[in-house]
Amino acid sequence: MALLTILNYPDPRLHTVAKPVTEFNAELKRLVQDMRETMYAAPGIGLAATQVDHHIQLIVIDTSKEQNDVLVLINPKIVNQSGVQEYEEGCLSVPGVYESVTRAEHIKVEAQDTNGKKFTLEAEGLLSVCIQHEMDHLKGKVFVDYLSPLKRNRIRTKMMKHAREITRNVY
Ligand code: K1U
Ligand code: ZN
Repeated sequence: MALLTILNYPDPRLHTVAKPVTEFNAELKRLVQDMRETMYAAPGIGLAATQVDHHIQLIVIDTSKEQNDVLVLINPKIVNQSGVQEYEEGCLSVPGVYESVTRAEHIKVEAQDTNGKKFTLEAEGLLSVCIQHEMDHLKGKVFVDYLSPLKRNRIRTKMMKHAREITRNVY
């Protein structure tokens, strides 16, 4: 298994729209395992393929306390939603930034597993927030896109400054 590099905002590749998965083969299963390891190592509670520069509709999530209950969603679609909730979100592609985002409270999702088998899932609370956040990544949307242009530009400047500092320390 391998740890994958997570793209950092404002990398333009984070705005790529992911394509549906059509082949449920060994290569896909390896990517799922690598994403799972990368999410646990970060550490995070979710990871979208977009964030590791693979532009296919694949996400891994684990909101369990023990971090031993991974949920894999391939080609996910929200088929029903209700209510609203506000949650202070983080993102592995925007390290150190936490901001409140308003999303649906309850969602019903249709997805496929690594063998291509279809299933339905109902979620609320943190799991619902996390699924919506990861599905946004697949659409090329980062959670800071919900913030005001002023806040977003401040975050962009901070992230670019941080990236420059890292580069300067490496060379
Ligand atoms: O998509 C991502 O970048 C992962 C992100 C998922 C997420 C968190 C909170 C609200 C919505 C979506 C993260 O995992 S950020 C890190 C984080 O929240 C966390 C890390 C360690 C332990 C517990 C939480
Ligand atoms: Zn994220």
